[in-house]
Amino acid sequence: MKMKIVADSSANLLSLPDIDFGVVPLHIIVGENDYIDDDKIDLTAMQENLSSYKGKTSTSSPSPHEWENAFGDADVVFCITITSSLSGTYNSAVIAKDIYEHNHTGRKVYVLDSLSTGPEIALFIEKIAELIKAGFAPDDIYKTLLEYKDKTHLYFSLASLNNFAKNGRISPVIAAGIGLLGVRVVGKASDEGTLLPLDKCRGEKRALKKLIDHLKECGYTDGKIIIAHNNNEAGALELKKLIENTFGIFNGTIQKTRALCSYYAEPGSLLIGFEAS
Ligand code: X90
Repeated sequence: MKMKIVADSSANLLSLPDIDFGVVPLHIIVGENDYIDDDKIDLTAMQENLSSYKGKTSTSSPSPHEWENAFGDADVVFCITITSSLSGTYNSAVIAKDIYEHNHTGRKVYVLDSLSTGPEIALFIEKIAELIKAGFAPDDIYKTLLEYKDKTHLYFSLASLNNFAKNGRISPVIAAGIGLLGVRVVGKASDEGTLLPLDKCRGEKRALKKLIDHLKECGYTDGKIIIAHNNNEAGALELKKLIENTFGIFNGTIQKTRALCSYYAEPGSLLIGFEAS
Protein backbone atom coordinates (compact mmCIF):
# COMPACT_ATOMS: atom_id res chain seq x y z
CA MET A 1 0.00 0.00 0.00
CA LYS A 2 1.48 3.32 -1.10
CA MET A 3 1.14 6.07 1.54
CA LYS A 4 1.97 9.71 0.90
CA ILE A 5 2.05 12.89 2.95
CA VAL A 6 0.96 16.06 1.17
CA ALA A 7 1.04 19.52 2.76
CA ASP A 8 0.78 23.08 1.52
CA SER A 9 3.79 25.38 1.38
CA SER A 10 2.93 27.09 4.67
CA ALA A 11 4.72 24.18 6.40
CA ASN A 12 8.08 25.57 5.16
CA LEU A 13 9.25 22.09 4.11
CA LEU A 14 10.46 21.06 0.66
CA SER A 15 11.28 17.40 1.20
CA LEU A 16 11.31 14.64 3.80
CA PRO A 17 13.85 11.84 4.09
CA ASP A 18 12.63 8.33 3.14
CA ILE A 19 8.97 9.29 2.78
CA ASP A 20 6.79 10.00 -0.22
CA PHE A 21 6.07 13.70 0.36
CA GLY A 22 4.44 16.37 -1.80
CA VAL A 23 4.03 20.11 -1.36
CA VAL A 24 1.28 22.22 -2.89
CA PRO A 25 2.32 25.86 -3.23
CA LEU A 26 0.32 28.91 -2.25
CA HIS A 27 0.82 32.07 -4.31
CA ILE A 28 2.10 35.51 -3.36
CA ILE A 29 0.91 38.26 -5.66
CA VAL A 30 2.89 41.49 -5.89
CA GLY A 31 1.49 43.65 -8.70
CA GLU A 32 2.16 41.84 -11.97
CA ASN A 33 4.22 39.13 -10.28
CA ASP A 34 2.70 35.84 -9.19
CA TYR A 35 5.26 34.11 -6.95
CA ILE A 36 4.67 30.37 -6.66
CA ASP A 37 5.84 29.12 -3.28
CA ASP A 38 7.78 26.08 -4.54
CA ASP A 39 11.43 25.02 -4.58
CA LYS A 40 12.19 27.24 -7.60
CA ILE A 41 11.12 30.55 -6.09
CA ASP A 42 13.71 33.31 -5.60
CA LEU A 43 12.82 34.28 -2.02
CA THR A 44 15.28 37.18 -1.87
CA ALA A 45 13.86 38.74 -5.02
CA MET A 46 10.31 38.30 -3.71
CA GLN A 47 11.14 39.94 -0.37
CA GLU A 48 12.90 42.85 -2.09
CA ASN A 49 9.96 43.35 -4.40
CA LEU A 50 7.55 43.19 -1.45
CA SER A 51 9.41 45.79 0.57
CA SER A 52 9.63 48.31 -2.28
CA TYR A 53 6.21 47.74 -3.91
CA LYS A 54 3.68 50.45 -3.12
CA GLY A 55 0.54 48.87 -4.57
CA LYS A 56 -1.71 46.10 -3.33
CA THR A 57 -0.25 42.70 -2.56
CA SER A 58 -2.02 39.48 -1.63
CA THR A 59 -1.84 35.71 -1.39
CA SER A 60 -3.98 32.93 -2.79
CA SER A 61 -4.69 29.33 -1.97
CA PRO A 62 -4.00 26.35 -4.26
CA SER A 63 -6.79 25.02 -6.48
CA PRO A 64 -8.34 21.56 -5.94
CA HIS A 65 -6.58 20.53 -9.14
CA GLU A 66 -3.16 21.35 -7.68
CA TRP A 67 -3.94 19.20 -4.61
CA GLU A 68 -5.17 16.34 -6.80
CA ASN A 69 -1.93 16.39 -8.82
CA ALA A 70 0.09 16.22 -5.61
CA PHE A 71 -1.88 13.18 -4.39
CA GLY A 72 -0.29 11.39 -7.38
CA ASP A 73 -1.17 7.70 -7.39
CA ALA A 74 -1.01 7.03 -3.66
CA ASP A 75 -3.46 4.58 -2.09
CA VAL A 76 -3.54 6.58 1.12
CA VAL A 77 -2.83 10.30 1.44
CA PHE A 78 -2.37 12.29 4.64
CA CYS A 79 -3.11 15.84 3.61
CA ILE A 80 -2.36 18.68 6.06
CA THR A 81 -3.43 22.26 5.44
CA ILE A 82 -2.97 25.73 6.87
CA THR A 83 -5.81 26.87 9.16
CA SER A 84 -9.20 27.05 7.45
CA SER A 85 -9.99 30.17 9.48
CA LEU A 86 -7.52 32.24 7.46
CA SER A 87 -7.29 30.51 4.08
CA GLY A 88 -9.34 28.68 1.47
CA THR A 89 -6.59 26.05 1.21
CA TYR A 90 -8.43 23.52 3.40
CA ASN A 91 -11.66 23.84 1.40
CA SER A 92 -9.83 23.25 -1.82
CA ALA A 93 -8.15 20.16 -0.33
CA VAL A 94 -11.53 18.74 0.71
CA ILE A 95 -12.86 19.20 -2.83
CA ALA A 96 -9.73 17.47 -4.18
CA LYS A 97 -10.22 14.58 -1.74
CA ASP A 98 -13.80 14.03 -2.95
CA ILE A 99 -12.74 14.02 -6.61
CA TYR A 100 -9.73 11.77 -5.95
CA GLU A 101 -11.70 9.19 -3.95
CA HIS A 102 -14.52 9.27 -6.52
CA ASN A 103 -12.15 8.73 -9.46
CA HIS A 104 -10.08 6.00 -7.80
CA THR A 105 -12.21 3.51 -5.90
CA GLY A 106 -10.45 2.16 -2.81
CA ARG A 107 -8.09 5.08 -2.37
CA LYS A 108 -8.38 7.25 0.73
CA VAL A 109 -7.42 10.82 1.59
CA TYR A 110 -7.35 12.04 5.20
CA VAL A 111 -7.52 15.84 5.26
CA LEU A 112 -6.44 17.56 8.47
CA ASP A 113 -7.19 21.23 9.09
CA SER A 114 -4.14 22.14 11.18
CA LEU A 115 -5.89 25.27 12.61
CA SER A 116 -2.30 26.49 12.54
CA THR A 117 0.60 26.91 10.18
CA GLY A 118 4.38 26.70 9.74
CA PRO A 119 6.35 24.79 12.38
CA GLU A 120 3.26 23.26 14.05
CA ILE A 121 2.30 21.70 10.71
CA ALA A 122 5.91 20.53 10.34
CA LEU A 123 5.54 18.72 13.69
CA PHE A 124 2.38 16.97 12.40
CA ILE A 125 4.18 15.95 9.22
CA GLU A 126 7.16 14.53 11.11
CA LYS A 127 4.79 12.63 13.42
CA ILE A 128 2.95 11.06 10.46
CA ALA A 129 6.28 10.12 8.83
CA GLU A 130 7.35 8.44 12.07
CA LEU A 131 4.10 6.45 12.27
CA ILE A 132 4.25 5.38 8.60
CA LYS A 133 7.82 4.17 9.08
CA ALA A 134 6.78 2.27 12.20
CA GLY A 135 4.25 0.38 10.07
CA PHE A 136 0.97 1.58 11.57
CA ALA A 137 -2.33 1.23 9.70
CA PRO A 138 -3.80 4.42 8.15
CA ASP A 139 -6.78 4.71 10.54
CA ASP A 140 -4.47 4.33 13.55
CA ILE A 141 -2.08 6.94 12.17
CA TYR A 142 -4.94 9.41 11.76
CA LYS A 143 -6.29 8.70 15.24
CA THR A 144 -2.85 9.15 16.82
CA LEU A 145 -2.41 12.37 14.86
CA LEU A 146 -5.65 13.83 16.27
CA GLU A 147 -4.48 13.05 19.81
CA TYR A 148 -1.06 14.51 19.07
CA LYS A 149 -2.67 17.73 17.81
CA ASP A 150 -4.08 18.38 21.30
CA LYS A 151 -0.56 18.54 22.72
CA THR A 152 1.08 20.90 20.23
CA HIS A 153 1.05 24.69 20.01
CA LEU A 154 2.12 27.51 17.73
CA TYR A 155 3.42 30.77 19.20
CA PHE A 156 5.03 33.65 17.35
CA SER A 157 6.85 36.95 17.59
CA LEU A 158 5.84 39.08 14.60
CA ALA A 159 7.78 42.13 13.42
CA SER A 160 4.64 43.63 11.89
CA LEU A 161 0.96 42.86 11.26
CA ASN A 162 0.76 45.03 8.15
CA ASN A 163 0.13 42.28 5.66
CA PHE A 164 -2.40 40.58 7.92
CA ALA A 165 -4.31 43.85 8.25
CA LYS A 166 -4.07 44.80 4.57
CA ASN A 167 -5.52 41.46 3.56
CA GLY A 168 -8.35 41.54 6.09
CA ARG A 169 -7.02 38.58 8.08
CA ILE A 170 -7.15 40.35 11.45
CA SER A 171 -9.72 42.84 12.61
CA PRO A 172 -8.90 46.54 12.08
CA VAL A 173 -9.38 47.05 15.83
CA ILE A 174 -6.55 44.65 16.57
CA ALA A 175 -4.39 46.05 13.77
CA ALA A 176 -4.70 49.61 15.06
CA GLY A 177 -2.50 50.22 18.07
CA ILE A 178 -0.03 47.65 16.84
CA GLY A 179 2.37 48.39 14.00
CA LEU A 180 4.64 50.73 15.89
CA LEU A 181 8.20 50.50 14.74
CA GLY A 182 10.25 48.13 16.88
CA VAL A 183 7.20 46.65 18.59
CA ARG A 184 6.87 42.88 18.28
CA VAL A 185 3.55 41.19 18.63
CA VAL A 186 3.82 37.98 20.60
CA GLY A 187 0.86 35.67 20.39
CA LYS A 188 -0.44 32.29 19.38
CA ALA A 189 -2.67 30.39 17.02
CA SER A 190 -6.02 30.29 18.84
CA ASP A 191 -8.10 27.12 19.25
CA GLU A 192 -10.19 28.39 16.34
CA GLY A 193 -7.13 28.77 14.14
CA THR A 194 -6.97 32.55 14.13
CA LEU A 195 -4.17 34.91 15.09
CA LEU A 196 -4.42 35.76 18.79
CA PRO A 197 -2.11 38.60 19.92
CA LEU A 198 -1.10 38.31 23.58
CA ASP A 199 1.69 40.81 24.25
CA LYS A 200 3.17 43.91 22.65
CA CYS A 201 6.90 43.90 23.28
CA ARG A 202 9.39 46.68 22.77
CA GLY A 203 12.45 44.98 21.29
CA GLU A 204 13.31 41.40 20.55
CA LYS A 205 14.79 40.57 23.96
CA ARG A 206 11.44 41.14 25.66
CA ALA A 207 9.61 39.22 22.97
CA LEU A 208 11.89 36.21 23.47
CA LYS A 209 11.37 36.37 27.23
CA LYS A 210 7.60 36.35 26.69
CA LEU A 211 7.87 33.31 24.43
CA ILE A 212 9.73 31.48 27.20
CA ASP A 213 6.98 32.49 29.68
CA HIS A 214 4.36 31.06 27.32
CA LEU A 215 6.29 27.80 26.96
CA LYS A 216 6.25 27.50 30.77
CA GLU A 217 2.52 28.29 30.99
CA CYS A 218 1.84 25.52 28.46
CA GLY A 219 3.63 23.06 30.73
CA TYR A 220 6.49 22.61 28.32
CA THR A 221 9.27 20.35 29.60
CA ASP A 222 11.38 18.69 26.91
CA GLY A 223 9.12 18.06 23.90
CA LYS A 224 10.11 18.53 20.30
CA ILE A 225 10.41 22.13 19.05
CA ILE A 226 10.65 23.67 15.60
CA ILE A 227 11.57 27.33 15.23
CA ALA A 228 11.03 29.03 11.87
CA HIS A 229 12.44 32.48 11.18
CA ASN A 230 12.19 35.05 8.43
CA ASN A 231 15.68 36.53 8.04
CA ASN A 232 16.31 36.37 11.74
CA GLU A 233 18.73 33.55 12.38
CA ALA A 234 20.25 35.49 15.30
CA GLY A 235 16.84 35.68 17.01
CA ALA A 236 16.19 31.99 16.40
CA LEU A 237 19.59 31.06 17.89
CA GLU A 238 19.00 33.35 20.87
CA LEU A 239 15.63 31.68 21.48
CA LYS A 240 17.28 28.28 21.21
CA LYS A 241 19.83 29.33 23.84
CA LEU A 242 17.13 30.64 26.20
CA ILE A 243 15.24 27.36 25.83
CA GLU A 244 18.40 25.40 26.67
CA ASN A 245 19.08 27.59 29.70
CA THR A 246 15.49 27.40 30.95
CA PHE A 247 14.58 23.78 30.26
CA GLY A 248 18.03 22.19 30.08
CA ILE A 249 17.52 20.95 26.52
CA PHE A 250 16.78 22.14 22.98
CA ASN A 251 15.03 19.17 21.43
CA GLY A 252 14.51 20.67 18.04
CA THR A 253 15.47 22.26 14.78
CA ILE A 254 15.59 25.71 13.21
CA GLN A 255 14.12 26.36 9.76
CA LYS A 256 13.72 29.30 7.42
CA THR A 257 10.24 30.41 6.40
CA ARG A 258 9.34 29.84 2.75
CA ALA A 259 7.31 32.40 0.77
CA LEU A 260 3.83 32.16 2.32
CA CYS A 261 4.99 32.42 5.93
CA SER A 262 7.54 35.08 4.92
CA TYR A 263 4.72 37.21 3.53
CA TYR A 264 2.69 37.26 6.77
CA ALA A 265 5.51 36.72 9.30
CA GLU A 266 7.46 39.70 7.96
CA PRO A 267 11.28 39.95 8.13
CA GLY A 268 12.53 39.60 11.72
CA SER A 269 9.64 37.36 12.80
CA LEU A 270 9.88 34.02 14.57
CA LEU A 271 7.40 31.14 14.69
CA ILE A 272 7.67 28.34 17.21
CA GLY A 273 5.84 25.04 17.17
CA PHE A 274 6.26 22.71 20.14
CA GLU A 275 4.94 19.67 21.97
CA ALA A 276 3.72 20.26 25.51
CA SER A 277 1.98 17.89 27.89
O1 X90 B 1 -5.26 31.64 1.34
C1 X90 B 1 -4.33 32.44 1.44
O2 X90 B 1 -4.19 33.37 0.64
C2 X90 B 1 -3.33 32.28 2.56
C3 X90 B 1 -3.66 33.05 3.80
C4 X90 B 1 -2.77 32.71 4.97
C5 X90 B 1 -2.94 33.58 6.17
C6 X90 B 1 -2.17 33.19 7.39
C7 X90 B 1 -0.69 33.00 7.21
C8 X90 B 1 0.09 32.83 8.48
C9 X90 B 1 1.58 32.78 8.27
C10 X90 B 1 2.08 34.05 10.36
C11 X90 B 1 2.11 33.97 11.82
C12 X90 B 1 1.29 33.00 12.59
C13 X90 B 1 -0.18 33.26 12.69
C14 X90 B 1 -0.90 32.08 13.25
C15 X90 B 1 -2.35 32.05 13.04
C16 X90 B 1 -2.92 30.67 12.90
C17 X90 B 1 2.37 32.84 9.53
